[in-house]
Amino acid sequence: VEASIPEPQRAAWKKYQTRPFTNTEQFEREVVRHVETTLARSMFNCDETAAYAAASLAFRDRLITEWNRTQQRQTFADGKRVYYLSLEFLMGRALDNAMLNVGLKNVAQQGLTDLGFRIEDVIEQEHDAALGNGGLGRLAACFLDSLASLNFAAWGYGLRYRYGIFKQEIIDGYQVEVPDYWLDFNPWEFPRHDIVVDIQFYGNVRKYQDSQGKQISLWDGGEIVKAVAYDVPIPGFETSTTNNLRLWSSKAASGEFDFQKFNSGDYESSVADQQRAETISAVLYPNDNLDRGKELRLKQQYFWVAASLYDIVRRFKKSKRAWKEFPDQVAIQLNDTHPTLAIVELQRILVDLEGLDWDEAWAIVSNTFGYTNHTVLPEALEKWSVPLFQNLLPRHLQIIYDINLFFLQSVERTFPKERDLLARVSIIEESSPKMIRMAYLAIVGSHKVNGVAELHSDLIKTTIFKDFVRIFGPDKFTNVTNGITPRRWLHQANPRLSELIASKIGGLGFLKDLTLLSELEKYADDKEFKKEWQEIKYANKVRLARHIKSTTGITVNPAALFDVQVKRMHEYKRQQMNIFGVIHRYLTIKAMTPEERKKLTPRVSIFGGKAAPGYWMAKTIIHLINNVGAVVNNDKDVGDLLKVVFVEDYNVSKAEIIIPASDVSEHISTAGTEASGTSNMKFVLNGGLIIGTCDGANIEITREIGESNIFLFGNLAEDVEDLRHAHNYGSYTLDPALARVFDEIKKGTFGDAAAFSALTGSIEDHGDYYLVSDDFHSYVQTQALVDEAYKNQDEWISKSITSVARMGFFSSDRCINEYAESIWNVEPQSPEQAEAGAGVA
Ligand code: Z57
Repeated sequence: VEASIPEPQRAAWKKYQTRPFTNTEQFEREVVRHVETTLARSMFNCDETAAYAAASLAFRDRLITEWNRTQQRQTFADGKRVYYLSLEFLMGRALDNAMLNVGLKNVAQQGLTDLGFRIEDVIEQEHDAALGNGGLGRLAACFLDSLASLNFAAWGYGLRYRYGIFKQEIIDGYQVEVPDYWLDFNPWEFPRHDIVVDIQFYGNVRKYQDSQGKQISLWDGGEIVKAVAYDVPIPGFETSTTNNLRLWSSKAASGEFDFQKFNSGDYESSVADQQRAETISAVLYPNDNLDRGKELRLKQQYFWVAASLYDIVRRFKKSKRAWKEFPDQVAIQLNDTHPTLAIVELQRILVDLEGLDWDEAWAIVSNTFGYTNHTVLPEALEKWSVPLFQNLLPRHLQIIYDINLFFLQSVERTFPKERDLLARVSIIEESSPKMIRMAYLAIVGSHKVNGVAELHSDLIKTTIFKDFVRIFGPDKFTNVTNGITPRRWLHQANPRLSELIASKIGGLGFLKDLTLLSELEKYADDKEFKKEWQEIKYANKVRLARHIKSTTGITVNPAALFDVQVKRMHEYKRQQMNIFGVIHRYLTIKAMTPEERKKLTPRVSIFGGKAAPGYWMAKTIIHLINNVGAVVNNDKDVGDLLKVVFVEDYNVSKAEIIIPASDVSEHISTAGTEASGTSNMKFVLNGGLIIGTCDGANIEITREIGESNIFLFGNLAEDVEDLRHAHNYGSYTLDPALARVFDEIKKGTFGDAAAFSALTGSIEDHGDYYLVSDDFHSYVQTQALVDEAYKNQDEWISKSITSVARMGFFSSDRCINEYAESIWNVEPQSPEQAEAGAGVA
């Protein structure tokens, strides 16, 4: 309040207030100004990097103006805010997105042309913001786009990793990881050196009685690390709402380094202190769907959660409301269990620092949080070792024990004498060492728990969280099927398709209400429209073919069927089944006469995805794909009939090129293992068809687009358990076609057979946990159906158009509205309304 300018001087401020550019002339003026002043360059040394920098700075200025207004408006409105806590935000590039969301890409295009640049080249200068591994991180990014586009007062909270997900290089067919230092020049973040929070680790807990005889716990000693806020503006599409993503960066508490130690000659240890502090936010853990239980990861989680909660509580306190109103003002969504410590930290703040009674505090806490589960894979469910946790966060461990005690007491009251039940649902697993089950803590401390697709939400209720459904009742558990933002995944990635659709259904309104796509359905048999549809797909394939040529040297024919599987490498996603299918196809081609070969559908099998650095089996699959490519792509008998490509370093900006170019994409996880999948939605939205299992969101996609528009195959989730049992306790026989494939691998056709023995062995000798052999026959047969269907281009294009027309449900806008209504209890705040109400217009 002291920093507010007094009324008489405000006229000058208003007179000179920043007015964002709206036309080409103003944009060019801004670009040239930034080149000549901010960047200290001129027209004589302005390369594409500098043009990118200047254009970004021009847009950044715009965003920050709207960001400021949005924050003022939301503060004034004093309504409920949503906080999305996620360890990952896989944002990709920001410039193209900013230009499109504020509706000024045309202006920028003209301006950059006038100044001597091609906008595509300028856009490509930007380094992806890759602060995430895969689906979970990209979902968080789509959610931020929807939250802003729908005018929700919402913040993202995350970590500002110095190194995002590693860059993948393929050398001699092997994955090699290269660090991703992305902060060299990042115009999209604003350091907030005034927003700094002290975060405590280690130390001891002392208990004493205060003058009223109340038990007080004091956590002291240990070490302090500083959390510095960096803000990233998140522009909504065609709205002035610009929300905030706040990322925390760690810094030594004593500033640069400890001067006392430095002056006393202890230079090394003063530098070591500083480095230890900075290590916390240094690097993203590169595991997807895997928990490794490392201490530094726990430090990251507490550091981020404590800084975020301090910020949220501080903002709440400014409103001077009573504590019991906290859940009316604040909704916090936990993106997986990674931020579950927030439950414990808020309880600690309320009880230890604010002096509330335990029960009163717990009612506030459990009404504030919602928990989203993203996986049923046991190896991904987070558990922390009690001794490790005790050492790092002694007070939090006590609070967890108390939460567990009160929870188990209440279970015992409702289910007396069910001793097994108590052991099963205890937040503490009685193993050695004891482990803290973070998902159970998240359930107990939240008012809603949701899965991310129907099948997945049913599975968590009937398997991993079954006991909790009995205890809390079924209403605590719900489904919110994932969605994707059509702004990035249609309009930005596939501008020609977006324009074609707009030209037929009355403009770009579908980008804000995706169900309007249904208007397209009447064009599914329109000859002229189908021709344009096909031309656009072809042009997108030409673009991808160019990318493949320039990055791998492989020539692919854009007229061939492009079959794509791009996602993190994981046995459950079954890229191994795909490459075995490719080998099967290769052997089939080799056995054919030239006449028979002429009838085949030429195919390009495109793979992409990173393996976690320590995941040997996943790396072996990459190696096999590349070795198969080396043989197949150079076999004169095969020619254009089959090509195998591994696209290096799959990331968000590559996805924007690859997804619009697919004819068929593969979503072939073992039924019951892929919680949702979200790239399945992106591919269909771009006119690709799917080959997939009855898993995750594939099931709902099928329901929406119709069974005749998708190629489904394989065993169902309900049969997986019995099949696995049969593998281990019955007699196991390998599918004969798969056996042929394995023989060929073992003959050394694709390089040193020994390199792949663990991979084939996991299937034929070690239980085939992911049911590759069980599903292989059905997979190969269904691929044959794909070949046949592709020959009839007329029908194929109709299927493609019909599918796109029926994808309205899968917008992340629908998804966010469901969270808002059924979990957060918040309503949007339209900027126009708010400004009229507040008289700020
Ligand atoms: C991750 O990317 C997902 C789940 C996890 O537990 C972790 Br850790 C990382 C993915 C699921 O595998 C996808 O099926 C899902 O679509 C995505 O999260 C978003 O919900």
